[in-house]
Amino acid sequence: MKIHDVPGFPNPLRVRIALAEKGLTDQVQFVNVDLPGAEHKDPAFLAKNPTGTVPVLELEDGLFISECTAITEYVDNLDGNPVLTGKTPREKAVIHMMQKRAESELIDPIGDYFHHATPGLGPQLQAHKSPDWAGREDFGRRRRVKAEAGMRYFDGVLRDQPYVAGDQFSMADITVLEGLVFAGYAEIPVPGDCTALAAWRGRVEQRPSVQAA
Ligand SMILES: N[C@@H](CCC(=O)N[C@@H](CS)C(=O)NCC(=O)O)C(=O)O
Repeated sequence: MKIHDVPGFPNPLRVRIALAEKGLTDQVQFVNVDLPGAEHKDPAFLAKNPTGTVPVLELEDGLFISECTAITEYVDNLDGNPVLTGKTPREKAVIHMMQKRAESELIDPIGDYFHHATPGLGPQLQAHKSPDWAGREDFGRRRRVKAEAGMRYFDGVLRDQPYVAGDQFSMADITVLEGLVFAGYAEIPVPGDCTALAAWRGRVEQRPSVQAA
Protein backbone atom coordinates (compact mmCIF):
# COMPACT_ATOMS: atom_id res chain seq x y z
CA MET A 1 0.00 0.00 0.00
CA LYS A 2 1.09 3.58 -0.67
CA ILE A 3 -0.31 6.72 0.93
CA HIS A 4 0.13 10.01 -0.94
CA ASP A 5 0.05 12.73 1.72
CA VAL A 6 1.87 15.44 3.64
CA PRO A 7 3.16 14.56 7.11
CA GLY A 8 1.65 16.67 9.89
CA PHE A 9 -1.37 17.94 7.94
CA PRO A 10 -4.75 17.42 9.63
CA ASN A 11 -6.44 15.03 7.18
CA PRO A 12 -3.32 12.92 6.55
CA LEU A 13 -3.02 12.63 10.35
CA ARG A 14 -6.46 11.00 10.49
CA VAL A 15 -5.28 8.16 8.31
CA ARG A 16 -1.88 7.90 10.00
CA ILE A 17 -3.62 7.51 13.39
CA ALA A 18 -5.95 4.85 11.95
CA LEU A 19 -2.98 2.97 10.48
CA ALA A 20 -1.15 3.12 13.81
CA GLU A 21 -4.26 1.94 15.70
CA LYS A 22 -4.36 -1.08 13.38
CA GLY A 23 -0.61 -1.75 13.57
CA LEU A 24 -0.28 -1.26 9.80
CA THR A 25 2.05 1.75 9.56
CA ASP A 26 5.07 -0.40 8.65
CA GLN A 27 3.22 -1.86 5.67
CA VAL A 28 2.72 1.52 4.03
CA GLN A 29 5.03 3.48 1.75
CA PHE A 30 4.38 7.20 2.20
CA VAL A 31 4.73 9.44 -0.87
CA ASN A 32 5.12 13.15 -0.13
CA VAL A 33 2.90 15.62 -2.04
CA ASP A 34 3.98 19.27 -2.36
CA LEU A 35 0.78 20.86 -1.09
CA PRO A 36 1.88 24.52 -0.70
CA GLY A 37 3.29 24.19 -4.26
CA ALA A 38 -0.19 23.00 -5.43
CA GLU A 39 1.14 19.67 -6.78
CA HIS A 40 -2.23 18.13 -5.83
CA LYS A 41 -3.94 20.41 -8.39
CA ASP A 42 -1.81 19.07 -11.25
CA PRO A 43 -3.44 16.72 -13.79
CA ALA A 44 -1.21 13.83 -12.67
CA PHE A 45 -2.52 14.05 -9.11
CA LEU A 46 -6.12 14.82 -10.15
CA ALA A 47 -6.07 11.52 -12.05
CA LYS A 48 -5.56 9.84 -8.66
CA ASN A 49 -8.10 11.98 -6.79
CA PRO A 50 -10.32 14.36 -8.77
CA THR A 51 -11.07 16.43 -5.66
CA GLY A 52 -7.36 17.34 -5.47
CA THR A 53 -6.83 16.62 -1.79
CA VAL A 54 -4.66 14.38 0.35
CA PRO A 55 -4.48 11.70 1.65
CA VAL A 56 -4.90 9.16 -1.14
CA LEU A 57 -4.41 5.42 -0.67
CA GLU A 58 -2.94 3.51 -3.61
CA LEU A 59 -3.49 -0.25 -3.60
CA GLU A 60 -1.21 -2.83 -5.19
CA ASP A 61 -3.69 -3.35 -8.04
CA GLY A 62 -3.54 0.36 -8.96
CA LEU A 63 -6.83 1.42 -7.37
CA PHE A 64 -6.76 4.88 -5.73
CA ILE A 65 -8.98 5.48 -2.70
CA SER A 66 -9.50 9.00 -1.36
CA GLU A 67 -11.50 10.37 1.60
CA CYS A 68 -10.19 9.66 5.08
CA THR A 69 -13.38 7.84 6.00
CA ALA A 70 -13.10 5.44 3.04
CA ILE A 71 -9.39 4.83 3.66
CA THR A 72 -10.05 4.24 7.37
CA GLU A 73 -12.85 1.78 6.58
CA TYR A 74 -10.54 -0.09 4.25
CA VAL A 75 -7.64 -0.44 6.69
CA ASP A 76 -9.99 -1.11 9.62
CA ASN A 77 -11.60 -4.07 7.84
CA LEU A 78 -8.43 -5.75 6.55
CA ASP A 79 -8.15 -7.95 9.66
CA GLY A 80 -11.89 -8.60 9.98
CA ASN A 81 -11.96 -6.73 13.31
CA PRO A 82 -13.27 -3.21 12.58
CA VAL A 83 -12.70 -1.54 15.94
CA LEU A 84 -12.58 2.00 14.53
CA THR A 85 -15.63 1.98 12.26
CA GLY A 86 -17.98 -0.36 14.14
CA LYS A 87 -18.87 -4.04 14.13
CA THR A 88 -22.66 -4.06 14.59
CA PRO A 89 -25.15 -2.11 12.47
CA ARG A 90 -25.82 0.13 15.51
CA GLU A 91 -22.13 0.85 16.13
CA LYS A 92 -21.48 1.53 12.46
CA ALA A 93 -24.41 3.96 12.23
CA VAL A 94 -23.50 5.93 15.37
CA ILE A 95 -19.81 6.19 14.41
CA HIS A 96 -20.74 7.24 10.87
CA MET A 97 -23.16 9.88 12.21
CA MET A 98 -20.72 11.36 14.73
CA GLN A 99 -17.76 11.42 12.38
CA LYS A 100 -19.87 13.16 9.73
CA ARG A 101 -20.85 15.75 12.34
CA ALA A 102 -17.15 16.23 13.12
CA GLU A 103 -16.59 17.05 9.45
CA SER A 104 -19.63 19.26 8.93
CA GLU A 105 -19.49 21.09 12.29
CA LEU A 106 -15.72 21.38 12.70
CA ILE A 107 -13.36 20.49 9.86
CA ASP A 108 -15.38 22.01 6.99
CA PRO A 109 -16.10 25.39 8.63
CA ILE A 110 -12.53 25.61 9.95
CA GLY A 111 -11.29 24.97 6.40
CA ASP A 112 -13.59 27.68 5.03
CA TYR A 113 -12.32 30.17 7.61
CA PHE A 114 -8.69 29.21 6.96
CA HIS A 115 -8.93 29.42 3.17
CA HIS A 116 -11.20 32.48 2.89
CA ALA A 117 -10.45 34.73 5.86
CA THR A 118 -6.69 34.08 6.33
CA PRO A 119 -3.76 33.75 3.87
CA GLY A 120 -4.29 29.98 4.09
CA LEU A 121 -1.45 27.91 2.68
CA GLY A 122 0.04 30.75 0.67
CA PRO A 123 -0.45 32.42 -2.71
CA GLN A 124 0.20 29.43 -4.98
CA LEU A 125 -2.53 27.33 -3.42
CA GLN A 126 -4.80 30.26 -2.58
CA ALA A 127 -5.57 30.78 -6.27
CA HIS A 128 -7.21 27.33 -6.24
CA LYS A 129 -8.84 27.58 -2.83
CA SER A 130 -10.40 31.01 -2.82
CA PRO A 131 -10.14 33.19 -5.90
CA ASP A 132 -11.06 36.77 -5.12
CA TRP A 133 -14.79 37.26 -4.65
CA ALA A 134 -16.66 39.93 -2.76
CA GLY A 135 -17.60 38.84 0.74
CA ARG A 136 -15.33 35.83 0.95
CA GLU A 137 -13.66 37.06 4.15
CA ASP A 138 -17.05 37.69 5.71
CA PHE A 139 -18.11 34.17 4.70
CA GLY A 140 -14.92 32.82 6.28
CA ARG A 141 -15.57 34.66 9.53
CA ARG A 142 -19.14 33.34 9.68
CA ARG A 143 -17.80 29.82 9.23
CA ARG A 144 -15.46 30.40 12.17
CA VAL A 145 -18.50 31.12 14.34
CA LYS A 146 -19.97 27.80 13.20
CA ALA A 147 -16.73 26.00 14.07
CA GLU A 148 -16.83 27.48 17.57
CA ALA A 149 -20.41 26.25 17.94
CA GLY A 150 -19.18 22.83 16.80
CA MET A 151 -16.59 22.81 19.59
CA ARG A 152 -19.34 23.56 22.11
CA TYR A 153 -21.48 20.78 20.62
CA PHE A 154 -18.72 18.18 21.05
CA ASP A 155 -17.95 19.50 24.53
CA GLY A 156 -21.59 18.74 25.42
CA VAL A 157 -21.35 15.24 23.93
CA LEU A 158 -18.20 14.51 25.92
CA ARG A 159 -19.79 15.63 29.19
CA ASP A 160 -22.02 12.54 28.95
CA GLN A 161 -19.75 9.87 27.50
CA PRO A 162 -16.00 9.10 27.33
CA TYR A 163 -15.68 9.08 23.54
CA VAL A 164 -17.35 10.90 20.67
CA ALA A 165 -19.46 7.93 19.56
CA GLY A 166 -19.96 6.34 22.99
CA ASP A 167 -17.84 4.09 25.18
CA GLN A 168 -15.12 3.18 22.68
CA PHE A 169 -12.47 5.15 20.81
CA SER A 170 -13.45 5.26 17.11
CA MET A 171 -12.99 7.01 13.79
CA ALA A 172 -15.27 9.77 15.15
CA ASP A 173 -12.68 10.61 17.83
CA ILE A 174 -9.95 10.75 15.19
CA THR A 175 -12.02 13.21 13.13
CA VAL A 176 -12.79 15.50 16.09
CA LEU A 177 -9.15 15.43 17.19
CA GLU A 178 -7.97 16.43 13.75
CA GLY A 179 -10.62 19.17 13.68
CA LEU A 180 -8.97 20.62 16.77
CA VAL A 181 -5.51 20.25 15.23
CA PHE A 182 -6.77 22.15 12.16
CA ALA A 183 -8.31 24.80 14.44
CA GLY A 184 -4.83 25.26 15.92
CA TYR A 185 -3.34 25.89 12.46
CA ALA A 186 -6.15 28.32 11.72
CA GLU A 187 -5.64 30.02 15.11
CA ILE A 188 -9.17 29.37 16.33
CA PRO A 189 -8.81 28.72 20.07
CA VAL A 190 -11.05 26.20 21.83
CA PRO A 191 -13.35 28.19 24.17
CA GLY A 192 -12.02 28.04 27.73
CA ASP A 193 -15.25 26.64 29.14
CA CYS A 194 -15.10 23.56 26.87
CA THR A 195 -13.52 21.60 29.71
CA ALA A 196 -14.89 18.18 28.74
CA LEU A 197 -13.51 18.60 25.22
CA ALA A 198 -10.11 19.63 26.64
CA ALA A 199 -10.04 16.66 29.06
CA TRP A 200 -10.98 14.23 26.27
CA ARG A 201 -8.26 15.71 24.04
CA GLY A 202 -5.69 15.25 26.80
CA ARG A 203 -6.70 11.58 27.08
CA VAL A 204 -6.76 10.70 23.38
CA GLU A 205 -3.46 12.49 22.76
CA GLN A 206 -1.86 9.97 25.13
CA ARG A 207 -2.80 7.07 22.83
CA PRO A 208 0.30 5.50 21.26
CA SER A 209 -1.29 5.86 17.79
CA VAL A 210 -1.70 9.60 18.20
CA GLN A 211 1.78 10.02 19.65
CA ALA A 212 3.23 8.02 16.74
CA ALA A 213 1.30 9.91 14.04
N1 LIG B 1 -12.66 15.13 2.72
C1 LIG B 1 -11.25 14.92 2.46
C2 LIG B 1 -10.52 16.18 2.88
C3 LIG B 1 -9.05 16.12 2.50
C4 LIG B 1 -8.38 17.48 2.63
O1 LIG B 1 -9.04 18.56 2.58
N2 LIG B 1 -7.07 17.45 2.79
C5 LIG B 1 -6.32 18.67 2.86
C6 LIG B 1 -5.02 18.47 3.65
S1 LIG B 1 -5.29 18.48 5.37
C7 LIG B 1 -5.94 19.10 1.47
O2 LIG B 1 -5.60 18.27 0.66
N3 LIG B 1 -5.98 20.42 1.25
C8 LIG B 1 -5.54 20.98 0.05
C9 LIG B 1 -6.62 21.60 -0.76
O3 LIG B 1 -7.80 21.49 -0.38
O4 LIG B 1 -6.29 22.20 -1.76
C10 LIG B 1 -10.76 13.68 3.18
O5 LIG B 1 -11.44 13.20 4.08
O6 LIG B 1 -9.72 13.12 2.79
